[in-house]
Parts: sequence; structure tokens; C-alpha cells
Amino acid sequence: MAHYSIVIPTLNERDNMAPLLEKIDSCGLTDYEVVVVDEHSPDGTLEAVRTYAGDRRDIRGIFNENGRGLSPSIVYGFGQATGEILCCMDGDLQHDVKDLKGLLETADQADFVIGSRYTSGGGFAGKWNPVRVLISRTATCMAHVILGVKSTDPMSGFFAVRRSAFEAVRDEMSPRGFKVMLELLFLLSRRGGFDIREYGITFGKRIHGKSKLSMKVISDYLRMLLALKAGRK
Ligand SMILES: Nc1nc2c(ncn2[C@@H]2O[C@H](COP(=O)(O)OP(=O)(O)O)[C@@H](O)[C@H]2O)c(=O)[nH]1
Ligand SMILES: [Mg+2]
Repeated sequence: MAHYSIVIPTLNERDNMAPLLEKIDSCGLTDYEVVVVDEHSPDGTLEAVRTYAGDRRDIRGIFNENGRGLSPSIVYGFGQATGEILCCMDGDLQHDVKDLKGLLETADQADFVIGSRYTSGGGFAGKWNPVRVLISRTATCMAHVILGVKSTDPMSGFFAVRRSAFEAVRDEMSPRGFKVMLELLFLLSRRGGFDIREYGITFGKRIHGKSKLSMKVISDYLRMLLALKAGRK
């Protein structure tokens, strides 16, 4: 059983897999596994993972069998993972592997750790499209107002949760949705008694592949906020 499980949801990230896995392998962690959860990406993302992994059992590429979408993929990956600490990071290198060890070690002392671009030590690499930053800021603001959650960056998608905390709210999670981290934050905060912290991360630019952020994702997000607020699944 691994101590840390790094779960990576993917959709068409073939060219990012080997560089990402190499960075994870050399970031100074010892007891970890990587679970890439793909959704039949036509570009051969899983083949890239399997080629890199060879006979290794600590790097697995699996298909999401939990209903389509990002959150279902992450929840499926957590269910397949063996670690005591479950971490989720993007497969496009925008989450910097340099932040991984610190985030995981913070999680050793806590129940839930949110990687934040807006806390000390966090930020953006290079120059950012102001429209994307505005979307991210607006989404954060809406989460504060509608759900009353306190995080400085509930949308970053880079986080680690203790298995017992995940399992405590697992049945309350919606199988749909885009932002599993926000949902976990909301459910753990509402239940109370969990040690929730933030850790500064640097958000990088995407080099290979395309963002899947779209108007559909934004409208799904709004629907999810309102559904969480109303206590619906
Ligand atoms: N399994 C799965 N992964 C997804 C899906 N949508 C996005 N991803 C992955 O989730 C991560 C973040 O998505 P991305 O498009 O980069 O979002 P952005 O950084 O907000 O533009 C990347 O690793 C994507 O490949 C999906 O529907 N299913
Ligand atoms: Mg991205």
C-alpha cells in the first residue's frame, strides 16, 4: 500500500504524460503511486502512460468507469488508489511538480490541503490572459457568496485529502460536476471537525494539448454551486 496516491485525470494529454511522470519520479518522494484516469482519449494518452510505466506497478493507467467527466474520473481514481493520502493533480503540467512534495507533506499533518495560487508562496508563471484570471476570480467569489466556503482558491484542482476524510463524505458527493475539490471543501466544512489547510502553488502555462474549459463547463459550474447550496445531489 502506497502512502501517497497521485491521481491524474486526463483527456487527450498524450504528449504531457512522459514529461509529467518523469518529473514526479524525480521530485523526491519515496512511497507513492500514480493512477492516471483517462476517458478513452483518442490521442493515445493511456498508451503513453503504459509505455512509460513498463512493468512498474506503482504507475497505472486506467479507464474511468464511473460516468463521464472530470469529477467522476477523479472519484473513480480515488476508489482505485491504495494510498493513505489521495492527491489530485492535472495531467497537463499546469500544476507544477515542484509543489507536489510540499503539498503532500502538509497533508501528512492535516485532513485536506488545497493548493492555492492566491496564498503566500502561490502564483502564476509568466503572463496570464486577464480573461482567464477574471473567470477564476469570479468563480471563487461566487463560491464564497453562494456556498460560504473560505478557501482563497477553491478552483485550483490541485489538492490532497486524507482517505478517511474522503470516505467520510464520499456518499454525499455528486457523481456529476466539474470541480470535485470545491465539493469536498464544501462537504468537509459543513460537517466540521476536519483540519483544512492551504498550500501555495504556482500555476503554469499549458504547452501541449488544449484546455477543456468551455461555456458548458462554466454553466455546469453554476448549476453545481446552486445544487450544492440546495443540498441536492
Ligand atoms: N478524465 C477526464 N479528464 C479531464 C476531463 N476534462 C479535463 N480533464 C483533465 O483535467 C485536467 C484539467 O483540465 P484542463 O482542460 O487543463 O482545464 P484548465 O486547466 O482549467 O484549462 C487535465 O489533465 C485534463 O486532461 C474529463 O472530462 N475527463
Ligand atoms: Mg489545464
